[in-house]
Amino acid sequence: MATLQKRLAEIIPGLKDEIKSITKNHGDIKISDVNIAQAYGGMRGVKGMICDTSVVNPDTGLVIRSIPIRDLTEKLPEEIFYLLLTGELPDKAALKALQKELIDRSKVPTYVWKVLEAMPKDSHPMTMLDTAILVMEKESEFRKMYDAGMKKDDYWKPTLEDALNMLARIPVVAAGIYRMRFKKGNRIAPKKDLDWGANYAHMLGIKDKTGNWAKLVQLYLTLHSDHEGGNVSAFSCHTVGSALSDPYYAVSAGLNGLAGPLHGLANQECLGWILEVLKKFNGVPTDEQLRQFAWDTLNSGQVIPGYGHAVLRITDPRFDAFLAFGKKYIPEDPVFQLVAKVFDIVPKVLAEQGKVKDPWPNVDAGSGSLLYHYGLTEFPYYTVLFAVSRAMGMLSQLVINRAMGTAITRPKSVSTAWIKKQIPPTPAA
Ligand code: CMX
Repeated sequence: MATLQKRLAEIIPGLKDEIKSITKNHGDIKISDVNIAQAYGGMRGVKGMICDTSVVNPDTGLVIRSIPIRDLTEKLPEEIFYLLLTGELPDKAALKALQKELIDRSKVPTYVWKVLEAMPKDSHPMTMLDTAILVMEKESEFRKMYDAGMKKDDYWKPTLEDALNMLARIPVVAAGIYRMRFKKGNRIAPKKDLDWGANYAHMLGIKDKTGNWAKLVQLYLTLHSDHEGGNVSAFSCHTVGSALSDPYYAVSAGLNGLAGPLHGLANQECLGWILEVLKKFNGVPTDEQLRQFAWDTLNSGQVIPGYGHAVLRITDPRFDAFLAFGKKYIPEDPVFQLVAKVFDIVPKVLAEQGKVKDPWPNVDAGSGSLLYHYGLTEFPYYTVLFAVSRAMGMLSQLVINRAMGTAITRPKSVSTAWIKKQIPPTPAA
């Protein structure tokens, strides 16, 4: 199999022609209706954009290029990146070539560290990561080539260059932020003989003789890689990228969305909630105590982090994968045991309350307990791990969008005054 660049060069011209033909011949076929509740409700369920890297079905969860995520849990994250981009898993040679690219491009410019060191010591790690991505915008090959005058058909090529550079550097930056922000000592350099995920695990500096820490980081990066196009981070990245802002601007926008507590930040909140329970009950509570605690959270007007989803209506298969990892490697850990217990109790409480459409756990419900077990106890950092992984999805979507010639995003908004005019008058009694 050819390298990533060669394979994409083979696939991409056909892609554009196919889309041209679909829109020319079938462009007026209707694919969605929108009602008032959807317009006020975050456009939930409105089919109004294209994402070919992955699909999320309410009853199956994440499917990457037609392979369900549960069949991909043994794959390395960089294999997933290749799959997201090309629709194929790489063979050994293509994987090796990609891994070499990622190592060769991993040198982070010195100015990035200087900027990070100048930031307030209590900055959120997500703000630090986002700042590092944005300050590297001057490296953008897309911007350089656009400014020099580039044909539209070539847009995907420097986008891919930016994607590979960013992906190579993001674990180095993220690990450096961990060590700087939480006073862990000097930065740790990447090793040439380690894969992308194992290198990130190594650079974080968490000691583990079993090798399971690296396995967890690889799994974490694989599971969080992509979740179709309409979630806050992907959609923000898509919209900013659609203005032909380069991938550094676009990914930075996506990261700002990921930093919200209803999206990626939920994983830091989840572990906070679990530890609060352990503290309150001085260990794993009884079922009844846990039930009451969940009700207290709901009654105080807060959400139970890690539960519910805008699209899914089943237990997230990514949660299942983390649960299986915990059962295999750390079944005796009390924090993990509590996560498993919460899974027994909370869906029943949420169903009883009757407000949520999906009472089941999402990806964020279990991952924190596993990270915590291996010694990554600083939970404000957890969303950074999510971001390193989600960079793969955002970047592959950007490359595909530039290849397809995706239009600038511009849906029509309407005012509440206009909405009121659409409502038929109530007939007189
Ligand atoms: N706990 C309490 N209430 C919840 C809830 C939860 N876990 N999930 C949803 N609800 C509430 C909503 O706040 C909403 O209440 P109002 O009608 O008072 O506004 C009601 O149930 C209906 O919401 P929904 O249609 O089921 O869910 P949404 O599509 O609006 O929101 C999500 C989805 C994920 C934001 C929501 O379930 C939530 O806030 N979950 C907790 C935070 C979380 O885990 N986020 C991570 C999601 C995964 C990710 O993107 O990373």
